[in-house]
Amino acid sequence: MKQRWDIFCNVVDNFGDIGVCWRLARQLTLEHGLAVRLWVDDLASFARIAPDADPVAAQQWLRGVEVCHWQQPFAWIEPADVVIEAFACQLPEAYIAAMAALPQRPVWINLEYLSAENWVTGCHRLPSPHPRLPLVKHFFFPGFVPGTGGLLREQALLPARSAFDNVAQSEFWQRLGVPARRAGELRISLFCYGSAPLRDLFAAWAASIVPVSVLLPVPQGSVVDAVTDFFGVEFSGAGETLQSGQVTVRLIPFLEQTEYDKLLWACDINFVRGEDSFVRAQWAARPFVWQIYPQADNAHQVKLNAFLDLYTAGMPPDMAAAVHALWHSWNGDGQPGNTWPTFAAHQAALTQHGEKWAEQLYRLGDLASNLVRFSRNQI
Ligand code: TRH
Repeated sequence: MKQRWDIFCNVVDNFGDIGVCWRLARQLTLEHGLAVRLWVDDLASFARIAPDADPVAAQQWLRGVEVCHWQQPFAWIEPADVVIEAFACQLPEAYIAAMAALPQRPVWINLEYLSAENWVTGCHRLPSPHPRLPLVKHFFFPGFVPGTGGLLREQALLPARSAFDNVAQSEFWQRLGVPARRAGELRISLFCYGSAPLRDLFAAWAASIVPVSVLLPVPQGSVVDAVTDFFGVEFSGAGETLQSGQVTVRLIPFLEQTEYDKLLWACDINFVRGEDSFVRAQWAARPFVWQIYPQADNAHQVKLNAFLDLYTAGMPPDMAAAVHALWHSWNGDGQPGNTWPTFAAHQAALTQHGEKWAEQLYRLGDLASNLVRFSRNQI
């Protein structure tokens, strides 16, 4: 019989929590032959990244995963063999009690947020006994270095990226209604929070002479407000184009998750945010700019610097400085219009670095396989 896994996902906001859980659920099902139930409390967010999902179904099957609406009160169900509590969401009390009552207690794992901070390797896989019940929860940290759980990466991801040649790329753009590339054009994907200093960067792009032009395919969503603010006109729907000087914005639909991966492969530079798109940009192996999820008291700055230090280690000093400068200005410290040109000047070398960085990450194994291995050792 297949081993059963339950993944609990509480959508705090945005798409990152469900984005990670949905990828993990699919991969455990497809590549590890597990029977996976994904409990998600916000089906509307789920349906944005998985458009074939029914946003009101209490239970549905998608890509071999049983997707269940996590509602209150939580009806009694038999717990699975392995239970993933994503991002420290609180499991239903009734479910915890049911786990404790089983003769063979499930493996209980808290899958943590991604961070490049040093303390992560010290906490990865640590046990945390329940204060009252005969249960032990383990912390499992994704990460960028040995001694962490690695990053989500499907077996087929890098082969698919390699097979995404010019023909596949043209077809992709055609499907999205985006014109073919023009000579000298820089194509940049843009996914960021409303707080990003977009106006400043847009002004720099609009006025730039090198490269000749910048084309931004922008998925419908929050960024659109900032874009229309810069251009001073409203977008009315996908397929529309706005232009100012050398910068053109093409509004595209919010993509299904695997299509979003292709967008990252098809662009020269990717602006990403949060956790999941940040990871996918690293597998895309192109220069990228990360807007970190903002936290109280600027706690996110520590995380940003921890990643920057890792990612830029081994780069020539001027290239590392260019990355630090643009990323910091994009995250609120400085003006990206000023830091962009130096970053863009390193595009070719940053692309090479991206390949090497992805190879380094590859050697960590992938998060889903590492989770499976860990859970087997606990049983
Ligand atoms: O949406 P996010 O800001 O999510 C954030 C982070 O995960 C953050 O750490 C967490 O604390 C917070 O949510 C609650 O960014 P992220 O992580 O990149 O997730 C976006 C998801 O949306 C990702 O799976 C890619 C997907 N996506 C699409 O599927 N299609 C699209 O067109 C776009 C732009 C994104």
